[in-house]
Amino acid sequence: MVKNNLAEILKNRFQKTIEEATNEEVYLALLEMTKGCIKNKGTNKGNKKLYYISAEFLIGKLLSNNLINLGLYDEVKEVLAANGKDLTEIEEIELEPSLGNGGLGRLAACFLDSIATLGLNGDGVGLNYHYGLFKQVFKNNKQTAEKNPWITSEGWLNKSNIKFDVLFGGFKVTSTLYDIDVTGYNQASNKLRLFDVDSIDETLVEDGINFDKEDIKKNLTLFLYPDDSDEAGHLLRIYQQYFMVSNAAQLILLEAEENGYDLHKLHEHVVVQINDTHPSMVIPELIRLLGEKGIEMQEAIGIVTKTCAYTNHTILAEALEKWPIAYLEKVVPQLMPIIRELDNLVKAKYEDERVYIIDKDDRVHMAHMDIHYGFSVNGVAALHTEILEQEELRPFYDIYPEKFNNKTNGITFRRWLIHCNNELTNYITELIGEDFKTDATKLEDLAKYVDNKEVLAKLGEIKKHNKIALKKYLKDTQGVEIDENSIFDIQIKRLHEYKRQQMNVLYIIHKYLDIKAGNIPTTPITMIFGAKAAPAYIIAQDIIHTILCLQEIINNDPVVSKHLKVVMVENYNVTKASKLIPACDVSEQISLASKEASGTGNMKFMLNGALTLGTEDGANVEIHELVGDDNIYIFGESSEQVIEHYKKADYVSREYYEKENIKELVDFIVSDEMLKGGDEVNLNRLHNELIVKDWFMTLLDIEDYIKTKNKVFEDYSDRETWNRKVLINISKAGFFSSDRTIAQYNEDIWRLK
Ligand code: 26Q
Repeated sequence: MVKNNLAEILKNRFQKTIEEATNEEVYLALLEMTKGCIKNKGTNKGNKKLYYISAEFLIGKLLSNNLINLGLYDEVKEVLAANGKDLTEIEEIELEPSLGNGGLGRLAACFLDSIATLGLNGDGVGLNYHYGLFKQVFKNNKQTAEKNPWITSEGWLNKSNIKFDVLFGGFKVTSTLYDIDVTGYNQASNKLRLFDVDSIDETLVEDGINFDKEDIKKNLTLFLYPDDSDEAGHLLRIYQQYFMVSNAAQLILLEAEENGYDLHKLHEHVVVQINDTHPSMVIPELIRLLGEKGIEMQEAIGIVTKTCAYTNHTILAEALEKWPIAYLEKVVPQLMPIIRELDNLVKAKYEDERVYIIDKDDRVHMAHMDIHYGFSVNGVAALHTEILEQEELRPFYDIYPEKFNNKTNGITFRRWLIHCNNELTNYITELIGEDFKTDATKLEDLAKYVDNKEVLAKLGEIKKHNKIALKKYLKDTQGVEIDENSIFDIQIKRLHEYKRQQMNVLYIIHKYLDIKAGNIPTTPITMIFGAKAAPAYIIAQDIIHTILCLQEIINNDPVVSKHLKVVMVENYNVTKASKLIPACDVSEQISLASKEASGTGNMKFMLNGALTLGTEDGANVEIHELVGDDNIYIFGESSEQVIEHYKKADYVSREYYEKENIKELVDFIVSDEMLKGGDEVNLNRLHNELIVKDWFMTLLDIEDYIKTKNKVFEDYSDRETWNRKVLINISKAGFFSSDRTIAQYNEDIWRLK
């Protein structure tokens, strides 16, 4: 069927056979064919609908993903191969939309996949950023930012005829709704609905990612905001957020009315999931719009409270959004009377200032609004939810214990196993059958092979193949040469001090000096990083610079480079993640305990047979519980200890720095060797930061980290025991399927069917 279909499209459009067509032409034909198949399968329906509103959806390339979900992947691959074409090469033609910063955006994408796979009636709603998040380009060992266009004349993005007006203080814009089909695995589809502003002007962008921040009509959906603290951007961020939620709210009410629902009972037909506080203004906006439809304010507040649910993704205070009233007055004056009323109701009921929506400095706390005027508040891993309840959101938990719940994150196994690791998938299927593809817990059946030497050796072989594939990819794309017989140790995630890439840097320095001193590691080591840093996040830029300088020094050292290499992958994104993860031996999850809400990379690595080197943080805690002490490498102080340090303010990094073995590592950052090729300003600033500030306690855990990591590398020499651990990790990864997470959201929060 695929063959005829594809051949016919190519004949009609290009008058060519599959064999004659170029890769571009085959790609366009596959796009058309796939879209047709999606349409034929229909969309999910139901009496109640979920709107998952999120400022980010990091969906990645869609061709293979959709072919897998439609059950066409193998057939397409074969037909192409029979005609001299390679599906992996054709995939390269598709541009990756970078509509997310990191974990939160990728989670939303995994959720859409699972919502469709479970046959649930739910769409994603967000923004159609033309250039997404910036593209990272390294120049002179520094990160520079460029725009990242992804919209092409033909692609997955479809234009609808739905249009709305959105009113801001002093002016009005018109929006158009676009959508992207979201396929479920062997299921009907849903949609990701992305709003764009009609008056957008791409020519506003000058060099790099600079543009006129004040010209809202023209710039509104140009870029996704990098998670940063750049003041000038805040107003634009609020414009974007209101544009997103006003459109979303209008769409919700339009669809409710089209279905003939009684708006007084909106909550029986609609549930809104608020993904972090970025879409929080949907609450006052829905109240406002229900008011326009003739529903009196107090009743509207009640309806909306029963409709909206909030997910918290962070406990970092600086990331909890608090907008000055003055900003909101300027951007969305029509919401302020409603927000004030919501705050007045809270103030009339509770004396505790910590639960007010508007604080004494006239700032609006978005999360507080969500908690009072939503029916559910969830964290994203067991430890994270515990910390929210007992520490960060304690006063709210005391008022509304029944609203709080945990939903440990998950990942879609379609993308993060079946697509990215074809060989492992086939081998697992050979061992335990296909059932794990629809019920991930079936992976536990692998446990019966823990003592099977042949199986363990085969797992090692598959890993080797994936390492060779990555080696080739890095050679082709970045010109670096790595050794597939070395241990691949990978840290890929946004660059942030709490994630402690700088601690990994100190380990590299330790190893470099150690090798120079004649201590050769049993197995060579390849340290791989991938990370974008928000352009305004200065210390993060310094850390990237330090890694790039180390890469240059170490890889060019004729003695050391035989045993240690450093690779910083440029422009880390979903596509690169899917090549890196299957090739990994050691998964770095080394955040300061209590700071990483969950992490989801940790789950992807585990599923693909890497062992975790991590702190007792986020979902690492749950991985640890599942695999047991022998199959994970845990180090560092506990979240309780860390929280105590913050409370007592008793962590003084200089005291640790004074220890001779730590001082040596930190001081290497500003050594002659580093300064020769590096920028003195960046290196000095990071050096100083580690000694006098070190907010995320790098030096607290560095010794235990080095000790544990050295143990990991020693253990790697006994490959059979290592692969036994690998097998146990894979067999326990089923819990982290986003199908499980979504089933729980539906059971406890959404109640769609
Ligand atoms: C806020 C205000 C202004 C501009 C940007 C932002 C902003 C943007 C993005 C704030 C936060 C984010 C992203 C947060 C994020 O990705 N959090 C991660 O969410 C994952 C999914 O739950 C977790 O696994 C990670 O632990 C968490 O860090």
